[in-house]
Amino acid sequence: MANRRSFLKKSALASLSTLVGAEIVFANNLPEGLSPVILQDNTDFYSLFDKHKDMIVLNDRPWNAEAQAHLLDDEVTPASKMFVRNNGLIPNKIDVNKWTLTIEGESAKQTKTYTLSDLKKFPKHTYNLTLECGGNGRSEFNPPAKGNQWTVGAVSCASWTGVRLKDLLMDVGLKSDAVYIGYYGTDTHLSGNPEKEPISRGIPLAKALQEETLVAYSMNGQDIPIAHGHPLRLVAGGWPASVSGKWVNRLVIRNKVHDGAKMGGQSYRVPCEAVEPGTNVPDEKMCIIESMPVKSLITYPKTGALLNKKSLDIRGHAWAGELQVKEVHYSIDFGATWHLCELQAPVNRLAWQRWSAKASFPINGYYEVWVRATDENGHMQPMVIPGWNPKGYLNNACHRIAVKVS
Ligand SMILES: Nc1nc2c(c(=O)[nH]1)N[C@H]1C(S)=C(S)[C@@H](COP(=O)(O)O)O[C@H]1N2
Ligand SMILES: [Mo]
Repeated sequence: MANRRSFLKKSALASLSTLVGAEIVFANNLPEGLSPVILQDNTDFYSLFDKHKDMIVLNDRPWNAEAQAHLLDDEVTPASKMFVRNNGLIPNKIDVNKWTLTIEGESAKQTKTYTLSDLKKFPKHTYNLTLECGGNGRSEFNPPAKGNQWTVGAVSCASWTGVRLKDLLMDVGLKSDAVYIGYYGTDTHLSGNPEKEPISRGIPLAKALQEETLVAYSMNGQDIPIAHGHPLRLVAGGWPASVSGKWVNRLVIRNKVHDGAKMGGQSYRVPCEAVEPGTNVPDEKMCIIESMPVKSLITYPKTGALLNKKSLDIRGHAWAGELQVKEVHYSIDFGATWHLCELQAPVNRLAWQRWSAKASFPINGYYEVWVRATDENGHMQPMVIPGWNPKGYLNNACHRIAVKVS
C-alpha cells in the first residue's frame, strides 16, 4: 500500500482537497512523490468517499465496494450506501469551472463543446434510475469467474438530474448513419498510461434517445459525488451500469457499434447461446449485454434476524431492466409455496419498485425468506443461479435471507 499514489504531481495536490475532504493546508511543502497518508489506507475508504460503515470494500486499486442488502432499504439510494465500481483510477484533478463536454464523431453533423453552465441551460429532467453492475452476483458462479466478487450489493436507485442526452444529440445533429453513442471519461488507466482508457462503453442510438437517458450533473439534489462521476455523468438506467460513464468529457456519435475499451472481447458480454459451465467461449460468440434481467432484494429485515413473534413485515425492491416488474412473490418454505406481495408502481420508468408483505411463521424455528420477481413479459427470477457465463454476469437468482423465530 505504501506510496500507492506516489505518481501524483506536487501541483495536483491542492486539488486533492476534494478527496481528502479538507484543504491540505501545507500542500506546497509536501515532497514530490509523497502522498497524503489518508489516501494510502483503505480503512479510509469510508471517510474518503463518505460511505456507510457497513459498505464492503472488494478492491482498493481500483476502488470497488458494495452495499449489503439491508443498506438498500431507502426508496432513493443515498450516496453513502451506493456501490462504487471503478475500472481505473478516480480523477484527482477536477476543475468544475473548466469542465467541458465535447460531442463529436463520424456520425455527428458538427462538433460541439459545452461547459457545465451551457448544459444547465437545457431543459432539466430528474429521474430515479436503477443502476446495477453487470457483474452483481458474480461471487456465486461456479466455476468461479474472475473479477470483483460482488454478492448482491452492486445496485442502486438514486435520483439523477441533468439534460436529456437526446436534447444534446439534436443540438449537435445526427447523420443518418448514426447507430451508437460512446463515452469517454477522465479517469486514468491502472497502468498510469494516459494513452489508455480504463473503460469507454456506450449505448445504441435507440437507448440514447430515450426520455430517461441523461447527461447528469446532480444526484439526489446535490453535486454528483466524486466516486460517482463528478461533475458529469451519462446515466442510462436499466442497462448494465458500465454504460453509464462517469467523469464524462466526451461523447462520440458512431456509425458502428462503439469500439472503446471494454466493448469487445469478453467484457460486459455473455455467450449469445447458453453454454455448459466452464466452457471457453470465443469472442465472436459473445453478445453485448443490453437490458438487465428481472431481480429483487429483501432490504428488511437484515439476514439473520431473530424474531420473538410469529409475523413480520418484510420489504424490498424489485426491478427488471427496461421492463416493469409485474409481480413479486415470497416463500418461507424453500420455494414450495409462494405468496403474492404488495407491489408499487415505479415512480418513473427504469426506477426500482417497492414490494412488501406480512410474512407469518407457523412455529418457532429457522426459516429462509425467498423473494421472486416476475417482469411484465412473464420472466421470473430463477431460484438457483442462472446460465453460467465466462465473466459471471447477470446472476439474477432469488435473494434469500435467514430468519429465526423463538
Ligand atoms: N469513466 C468511468 N465510468 C464508469 C466506470 C469506470 O470505471 N469509469 N465503471 C462503470 C461500471 S462497470 C459501473 S458498474 C458503474 C458504477 O457506478 P458507481 O460507481 O457510481 O456505482 O460505473 C460505470 N461507469
Ligand atoms: Mo459494472
